[in-house]
Amino acid sequence: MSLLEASREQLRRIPFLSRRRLGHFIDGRVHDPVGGAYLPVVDPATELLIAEAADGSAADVDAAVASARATFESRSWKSLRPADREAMLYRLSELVAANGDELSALETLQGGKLREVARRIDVGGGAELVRYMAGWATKLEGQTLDNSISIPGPQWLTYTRREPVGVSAAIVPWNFPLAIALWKIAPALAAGCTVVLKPSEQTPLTALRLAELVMEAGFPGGAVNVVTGTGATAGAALAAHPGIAKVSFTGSTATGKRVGHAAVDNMTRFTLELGGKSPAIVLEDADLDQVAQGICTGIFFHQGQVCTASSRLLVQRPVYGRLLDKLARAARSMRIGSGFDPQTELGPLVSRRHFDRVMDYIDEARAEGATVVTGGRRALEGGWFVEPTIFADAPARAAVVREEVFGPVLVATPFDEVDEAVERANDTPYGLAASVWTRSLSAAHRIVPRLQAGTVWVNAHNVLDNALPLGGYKQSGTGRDLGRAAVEGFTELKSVCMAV
Ligand code: TXE
Repeated sequence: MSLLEASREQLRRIPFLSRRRLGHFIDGRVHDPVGGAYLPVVDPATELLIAEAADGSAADVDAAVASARATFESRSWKSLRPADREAMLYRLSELVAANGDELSALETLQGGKLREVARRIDVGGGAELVRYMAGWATKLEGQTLDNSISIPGPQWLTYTRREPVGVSAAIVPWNFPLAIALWKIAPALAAGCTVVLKPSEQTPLTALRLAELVMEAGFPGGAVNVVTGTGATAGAALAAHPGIAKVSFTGSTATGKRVGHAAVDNMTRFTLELGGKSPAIVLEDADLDQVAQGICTGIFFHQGQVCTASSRLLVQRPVYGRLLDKLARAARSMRIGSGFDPQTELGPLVSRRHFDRVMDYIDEARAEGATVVTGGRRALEGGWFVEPTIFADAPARAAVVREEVFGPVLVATPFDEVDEAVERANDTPYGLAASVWTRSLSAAHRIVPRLQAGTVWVNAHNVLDNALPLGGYKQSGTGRDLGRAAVEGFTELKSVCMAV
């Protein structure tokens, strides 16, 4: 079956897409955009038009924020017990899993993601995350504190409370549209907030379907609203909206800064999970087969469109050549094709624009004197496929070494001493993640505290857990997704001091 036939067949099978023109989801109903405009949603494997989604305006954002606020302030929302929110989130988790076939097909159609990855990570991991966050609804707590107040007279009772921060905005990128939407919605709902979600204009479909599932789980209409549209219009209006108490954003560092600036004007709280250029440091004693496998996944998983991708490989010189040979062999053997084909290991990039961006990095790296170990060309015809690519000998100042490519592109560099590796690893404005590969626990322990990164893996890369906070040092962001930190990020901490 050709790529086009595979996509067309999937398209026919999804009832949600029979509508073709998809409005916003506000206050529990589908709403046509105020301006009447729609944006195309395109399958990056075939360039087939899959659907059209509303091109949201500031007026649409106003309506969504008003709905979230009315719900947040309603008596019925305030009277929900933590156990009620827990139960509804638990039902949502089951609904995400039960609708996994449809959700994963939508992810593959709109983003080119391998269907199996969508099933396992976006749907499977997403459902588990919602279940994990459901548990937090009943476990948030303040503290009773001993105090040293010296004012004579009464006794003093001092304690803290965690309260929901209020109406929250979730601005989500295209690489894990369903999973990252859940990373934000689930802790917000667990904490007692209501939400306006703005998915990427390239991948709005699963967010819209998710909003329906949220209602089916028992949440009221205004608990999760979805406004689709561009970042420049809908996204910017949401980040700057005075009715938003907290914005949780995942995307590029440049856009994250814009979101942060807009938020500060209203003192809106913000969490920013931004770009990365994550180093993998391989010491000479490492198990090279394990490293080759781990780094291949680290950089080529989801075509390298992962914020924590192991895009900079630093290898101790005695094993540099051997490891590059293993990696090149593994990269050349990867099967490139449609995400619907279970044999496929590498799918298309998300869009033509992103494909052009990644190819520009590759061409520039060549022009700057980097050696292509393997790859470096477009693959297949018709969609936005790039060969798994490895560069060696790229000058330290080259853009491919310093900037986030967000594609299947690895740059390898040798080093002699561990100090040199740590210095190079930290020589970047980013600080999202890093990995260390060695058989020596002592060596690993010594390196971990020296790395400026929000997550450090040892003998692994890109391994996430719902309980482990994820976020960046330096320009990779502020605040944390996942774990207790995420749910606490949707709360205010109130101190109470009572004269008894
Ligand atoms: O990201 P943007 P783009 C990086 C990656 C990629 C680059 C560009 O390097 O190549 O970013 O991708 C919304 N106010 N990452 O252009 O612009 C936008 O509509 C408010 C890393 O897609 O950051 C989308 O919903 N919102 C990353 C979201 O922000 C705005 C994942 C992300 O878009 C806005 C994706 C504005 N002014 C890309 N402008 C990661 N950390 O995983 C845009 N948006």
